Amino acid sequence: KPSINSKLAIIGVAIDLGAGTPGVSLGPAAIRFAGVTERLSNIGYQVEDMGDIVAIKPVSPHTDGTNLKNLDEVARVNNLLCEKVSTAMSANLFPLVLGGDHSIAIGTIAGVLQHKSNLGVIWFDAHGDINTDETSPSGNIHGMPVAVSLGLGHDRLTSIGGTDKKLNTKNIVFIGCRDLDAGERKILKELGITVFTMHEIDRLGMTEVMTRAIEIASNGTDGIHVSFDLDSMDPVFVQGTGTRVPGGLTYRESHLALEMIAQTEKVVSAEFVEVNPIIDHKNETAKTAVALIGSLMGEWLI
Ligand code: B3U
Ligand code: MN
Ligand code: MN
Repeated sequence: KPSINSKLAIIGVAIDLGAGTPGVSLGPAAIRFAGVTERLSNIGYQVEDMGDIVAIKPVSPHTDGTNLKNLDEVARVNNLLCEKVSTAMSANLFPLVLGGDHSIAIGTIAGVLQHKSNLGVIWFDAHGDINTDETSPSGNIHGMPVAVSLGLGHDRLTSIGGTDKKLNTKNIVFIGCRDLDAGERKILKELGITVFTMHEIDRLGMTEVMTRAIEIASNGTDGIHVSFDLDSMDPVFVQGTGTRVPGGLTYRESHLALEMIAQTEKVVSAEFVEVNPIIDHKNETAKTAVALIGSLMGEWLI
């Protein structure tokens, strides 16, 4: 968490072209409508809303020679996002990125890496998001951002922010996984990335899991990025997300995890993604996202 009274930039990314289900492009609007700015102001942050980057739906979703859906537009948007995040950090603003589908982690992380070259990442997700164009079963780029941030995958994506600025496998940790593709399991194992699946959360409890996760993301790093996919939570709490998987994090486990991360005071950037108001009930998933943002930003300390 940045110190209270520090400045924070909200950056929306209205894109769903990386996802299989349309609608998460309306996520930033829904999260603003749920009162994110007011919530953060009440905690004591100076909030600057930098507006949205807006994706334009192409006529044809495929790009010649690859199975990557909407590659041109996803790459364009993420290049812009990388610049915007970097600009915010240059101005000493904490970047809070609102999605949008999870492909935007490519641009967010690339932007943060311009300022923090040894970045730790805590990735909340039902999925691994570590497919490449070669392993992806769907061609959806929101299933690939972790691979891209490690330098793996299509060069139109891995070049964003510079091929020399990438994450270190030993400082990435997953929380809440329960739907990993065969290719993802293989690469996670090969790269030695720590994954706390729902099994470990049930066995060890969230407190122990987060203690270990924070150690992994802190060890030798110059900051922690939190990437929170709302589908890490159990579907009963997040009707408005595209790829719901049963058996996820409870409301309280999610908050506890983010509160523990906040307590480290090492967080340098965050993103909350995959809020889909079109399939939601009364904007509840966006409201949940705002409450989670409050926890990550130290609200309960007040
Ligand atoms: N692993 C699958 C499914 C998926 C990934 N992320 C979401 N779904 N939300 C894929 O398409 O890569
Ligand atoms: Mn994801
Ligand atoms: Mn997911």
